[in-house]
Amino acid sequence: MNTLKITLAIVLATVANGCFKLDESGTQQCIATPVSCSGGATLSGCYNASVTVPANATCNVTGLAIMKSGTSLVIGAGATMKMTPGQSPASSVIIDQGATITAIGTAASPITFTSGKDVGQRAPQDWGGLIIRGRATHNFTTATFTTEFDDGGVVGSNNSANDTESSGTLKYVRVEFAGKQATSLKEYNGFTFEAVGSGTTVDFIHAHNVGDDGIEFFGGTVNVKHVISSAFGDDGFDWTYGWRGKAQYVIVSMTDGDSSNDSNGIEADNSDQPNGDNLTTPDGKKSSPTIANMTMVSNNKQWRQIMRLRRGTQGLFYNFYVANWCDTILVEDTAGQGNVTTGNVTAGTLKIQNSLFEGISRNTAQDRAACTGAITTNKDSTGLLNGAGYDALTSAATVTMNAAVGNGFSTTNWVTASPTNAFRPSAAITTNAMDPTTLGSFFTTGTYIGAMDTTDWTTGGWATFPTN
Ligand SMILES: [Ca+2]
Ligand SMILES: [Ca+2]
Ligand SMILES: [Ca+2]
Ligand SMILES: [Ca+2]
Repeated sequence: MNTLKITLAIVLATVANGCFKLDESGTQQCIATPVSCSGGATLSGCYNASVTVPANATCNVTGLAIMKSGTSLVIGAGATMKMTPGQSPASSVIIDQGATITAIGTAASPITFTSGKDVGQRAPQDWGGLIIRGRATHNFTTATFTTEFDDGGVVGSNNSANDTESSGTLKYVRVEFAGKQATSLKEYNGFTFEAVGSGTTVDFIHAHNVGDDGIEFFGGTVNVKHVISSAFGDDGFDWTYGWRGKAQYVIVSMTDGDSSNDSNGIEADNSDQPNGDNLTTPDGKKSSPTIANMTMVSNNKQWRQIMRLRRGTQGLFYNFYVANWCDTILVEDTAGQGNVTTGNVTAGTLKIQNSLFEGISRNTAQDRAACTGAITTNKDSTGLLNGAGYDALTSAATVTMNAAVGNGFSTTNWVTASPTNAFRPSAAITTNAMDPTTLGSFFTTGTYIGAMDTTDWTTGGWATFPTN
């Protein structure tokens, strides 16, 4: 074959694939020289060399942009990643196993992944999401697995030595108008962490107006701090396949973005695989995050549960402020797999302590009747936790229930997240708070209920709540 014919063959393969350039053997032909993306240049396809987006630059992404193993994506403060709408697969940035992302913004100059549409035209599902993959362990039924994001990239390993792996740093990064739901089995999230290791730094991230979940974890050990998930279509904070990370200072704000009949502030699984309630990681662990200082608020409408804890998940939750929810907390076992999730409650491996619930309308989970009226009695004694045996989830000694939302909060401000300080109490809520530094070195000062005391870490410009 002469050179022209080889070139023609590659071009034909490119056209036939429609997404990736393929060589004659059918494997992806990735860009092999370093790229700097600015001034409205476009990333597309896969990269076997590093990609840089300079500070304050605008870089377009059309379809999938995949950083392959050994490469890095470095994005400077103030840069904007404009994600082309209407693509199939949906425009997304994927950091493969062995690649890293270094995206370090500041409060005044965040890094923004947003819709390529004009302001005023933007909507949830305009594009896919930011997907990061590592080699940390998980409890999937095979050592590695692929997820639904179109490209066949491999996730995880069965080697616990990889649990401390770093996939880079995200700091002051906002993802908005993402979350394309291509099919019922293919749902992009704002931030997706797939078997990402604890060496990764994630601090100050915001997912807003996302079609599916704001943030979803598939196994791994990544820890996250200063997180906002707002106006999501499905769940605010979602995990499965044995996520064992830690999280502190988290805001989940559910508003009218809901496009699902199973929207939850937290949706937590051990695994949905066969016998998933009982599956464990190679070192015997289940989904078992430790979370401190979380604020979970809603607009008190139907189909919104505070938490759906199911399929064998564990989890330790401290210093939670939970307010203005229609529905409550659901703890579910899977038929035929034993009473695993409820057993975790009994065993104390799934519990909510040192927390405050205010203005919860219903006392029975999945009560789909209209949510009207505030609570007037302590629901922990009348069924907040959906029946006998669940009371161990919340210790009456350290969890307070109030009928009405107090602490200077405005439920209207939660819906609009405006003015600023919508999530800041009028005074630090310290009654029943515990010291999260006792939970390990990841955790920092936070002997108060909720995601903040009177110092608002969402201000400075990095967290914004645009509607379109
Ligand atoms: Ca999802
Ligand atoms: Ca979900
Ligand atoms: Ca889920
Ligand atoms: Ca859900």
